[in-house]
Amino acid sequence: NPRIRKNVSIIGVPMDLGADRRGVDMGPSAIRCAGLEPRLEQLGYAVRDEGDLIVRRAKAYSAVPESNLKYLYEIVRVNEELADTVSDLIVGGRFPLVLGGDHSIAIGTLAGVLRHKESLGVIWYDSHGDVNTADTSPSGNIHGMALAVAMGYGHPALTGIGGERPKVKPEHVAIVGARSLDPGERDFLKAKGVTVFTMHEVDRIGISRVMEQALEVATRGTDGVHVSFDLDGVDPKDAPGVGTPVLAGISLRESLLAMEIVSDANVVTSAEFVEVNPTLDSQNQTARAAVELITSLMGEKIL
Ligand code: B3U
Ligand code: MN
Ligand code: MN
Repeated sequence: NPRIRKNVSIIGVPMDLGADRRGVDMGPSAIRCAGLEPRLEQLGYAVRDEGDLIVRRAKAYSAVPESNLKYLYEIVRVNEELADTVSDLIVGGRFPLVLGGDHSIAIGTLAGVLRHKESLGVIWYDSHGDVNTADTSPSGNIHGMALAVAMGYGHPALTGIGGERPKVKPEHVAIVGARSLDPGERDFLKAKGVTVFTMHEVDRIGISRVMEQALEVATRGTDGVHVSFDLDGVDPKDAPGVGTPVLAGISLRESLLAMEIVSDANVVTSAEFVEVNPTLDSQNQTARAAVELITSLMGEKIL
């Protein structure tokens, strides 16, 4: 897999402030416990675990005056650090594999990658759209805003993370697995022309054609593809350990095929796997699913 670098770095981000719910901060630990590092080594990668970033616990509701953005400043601080970390790893010739934590950390990962890319395609695998802004969010939870921020929409403290750099362009984004969109998100996605493969398309044309078309969107006119994988995109029967399970999702089998198809395209520059909440899981099933999805993305073959 020529685009995926031989040297992989694991970065844990035990962030839960963007979900405003405890437990998802244990995601990086659970995915490590499920055997991620040895599995990647078996694939021939030189793996370095960079450890976890430090996320300060919430002391009080720290919304910004005149807005409903929960824990904005600590989320900004951690994502700035994540952007620097990811950027430095890319300079060092390493593939950044980020483990969440809630999906707000995609803001930092993407900001770091975009210091090195003029235009980056994004495959956003999620039951949600994550394109709320402070005005449309029903919750004030920043994990539901991460993709909008990556495209340059949202509070300036969030869109400014990572400094001057290109933004993700709506025409280079493919959302896969959507089945829970807020009214404001529907309007946003239509207005910006983001490609969305909802469960309707997954069921109608199948996951393999969805992924082929998603790759077309994410590779046309770009110099690489970032995979942002929210485990709640997978059906709760296969991935119960997530904060906001949404029924009738993509099976683990289909999701593994999806990652294999993306792997075969040889375009991936970076990835993150987020929203694993071990306190809601059974027998670490969701973290184990994450490890299988990661190794499929990184080129594991059955035969
Ligand atoms: N769209 C809702 C719910 C949500 C988004 N992402 C997750 N939940 N995990 C919101 O709060 O923005
Ligand atoms: Mn998400
Ligand atoms: Mn989600």
